[in-house]
Formats: sequence, structure tokens, C-alpha cells
Amino acid sequence: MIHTGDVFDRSRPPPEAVARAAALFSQVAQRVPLVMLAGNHDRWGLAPHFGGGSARWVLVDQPEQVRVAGLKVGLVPHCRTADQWGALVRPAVRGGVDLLVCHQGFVGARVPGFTFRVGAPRETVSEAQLPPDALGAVMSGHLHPSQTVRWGPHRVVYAGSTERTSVSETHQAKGSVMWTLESRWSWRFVAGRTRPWMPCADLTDLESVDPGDLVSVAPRLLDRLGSAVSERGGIVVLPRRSGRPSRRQMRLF
Ligand SMILES: [Mn+2]
Repeated sequence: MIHTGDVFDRSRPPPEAVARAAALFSQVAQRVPLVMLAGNHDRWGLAPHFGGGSARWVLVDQPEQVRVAGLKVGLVPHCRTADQWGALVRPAVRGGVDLLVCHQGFVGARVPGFTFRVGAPRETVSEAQLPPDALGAVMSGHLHPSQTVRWGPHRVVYAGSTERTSVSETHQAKGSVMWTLESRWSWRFVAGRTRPWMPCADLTDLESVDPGDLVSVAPRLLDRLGSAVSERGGIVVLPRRSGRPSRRQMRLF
């Protein structure tokens, strides 16, 4: 199992969240080898949270080439610029790999209202960063909508996030990608169970809220509706304070 990054939504997650994640992932690692790559939200690394990892639970905080489950896997954590990424990917995939795992925006990748282009943002990887080595398959985290984009001869597969973190993700399918290696790699998207995200503007909207649902409430309505949402077991989600409009897009991932 490969986690393509942003295990947590912040670099210093609360200890109880770390403990719950550690319990879950150690169960996974007992059944299948588990590889986790640091995303931009995990910028202080994953190893400090999970005690350094093991042969069955590989934590990757730096660019690296590892052997796991009989596969050669190159991994490159998130980089702020495409040039940095281009320099780091080469040693990670030197000699060719079965899989390249990254956490990056590739040119043409989309989130609602925004398409990654060369230089915008600076992290956008394009064909200019293609390494010369053979890459069996390429997968990336970072973007929340599942999608694929072409990258030279390759296709970068984004499984997308497993949960919704924004109202713009209300109608996105969420899940994971199942990879199969026969004579060559194939993959398919597998939808998973996730929390629905519902806007709530009135007490009548609350009738369809089930325990664990994400319910977005406008700040001006919080006094009136917040406790009612909690009583039904819903999780109140408030819009983040917006900065400049151009930054708002970047909060999606
Ligand atoms: Mn990310």
C-alpha cells in the first residue's frame, strides 16, 4: 500500500490524531508492506510522528529509491520548484524503477477553477523535468480530485484525496487506485466510503445530517446552527479566512 502524501493536514498534528493514525497504519503494515511519502503538509517529515518506520512500514521524508515487495520504487517528496524536483528525481529513479511516487502538481493537472501550468505555480513539473530512466508507472498525491495527466510518454495517476476538505469537493468521487502488475501495469479507481459534505443554511437542512457528516456553516449562522449540528453528530466546518483571492485556490491542496 502506498500513501502518496499529506498524511496529516498540518506539520504539527495533535497527538491524539497521530496516535490514531499510528494504530491504523501499524495494522495495515502487519498485513501488507506500507510505504508513505511526505507531502507538503507533512513538511517536517513523517518519521518523527511514527517512530522511524520499519521494513514493512517505510517512511520517506527525503528523495529515495527503495526496494519493497520485490519492486524498485523511486520516491520524491513535494518540492517548491520544478527545478528542485527535476534535480531530485534523477537519483531517485536512477537505473529505472517499477514505480515513481511523488507529491507534486504536473502540467495540465486540475483543481476546481485552476489548472497547473509551467511556472504557475512554480512547483509545476513539465516534460522539462523528465528523467531519462525507465519508469514503470507514475503516481502522485497532492491534488484532491482524482485524475490522470500526460507527462511525456507517461501518465501520472492521481488517486485524489480520500476525504473532502472543501465545499468544491462536494460532488467528487473519493477513493483509491488499485494497481496491477502483469506484463505491464494497469490501474483502476476504487471508490471508497467518505463523509458527505453538505451546506447548512437553515434548521431544516439539518434533517439530513447523519453522525460524522461534514456540515459547512456560514460564520454568521454559527450561533444559531452550530450546536444543533453537533447534537446530530455532524462536524461543523467553517470557511477559512480568505487571503488574497489568488491564494484561495492554493488552499485546496
Ligand atoms: Mn499536498
